Amino acid sequence: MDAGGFTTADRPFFVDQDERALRLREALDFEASSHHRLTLELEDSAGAKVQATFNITVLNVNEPPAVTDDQSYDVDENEGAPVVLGSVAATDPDGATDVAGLTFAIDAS
Ligand SMILES: [Ca+2]
Ligand SMILES: [Ca+2]
Repeated sequence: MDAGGFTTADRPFFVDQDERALRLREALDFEASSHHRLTLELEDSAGAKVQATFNITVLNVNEPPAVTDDQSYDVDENEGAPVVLGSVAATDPDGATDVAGLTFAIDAS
């Protein structure tokens, strides 16, 4: 480590020495882990060190649902309404609650 700086080995975080800031290497995923705990080490130019623990809380963002594009269904002619053509394969990154609340509509445009 550089003398007089601070570091952390905890991914996905890193320390920007110029800004003296804790930064992310990559985006965090609330659904994977909503809390991170990491240790920063601070060292002065004479080699004296201290450590401190930081807690990072990841706030949930409502992400849009995902639906398999270009799904195909076959139906015999003269089938009476409302025949089921097939189920729509859809998911939501936010979990089962959001999947249960999905509403479908045919785009009239
Ligand atoms: Ca989310
Ligand atoms: Ca969602």
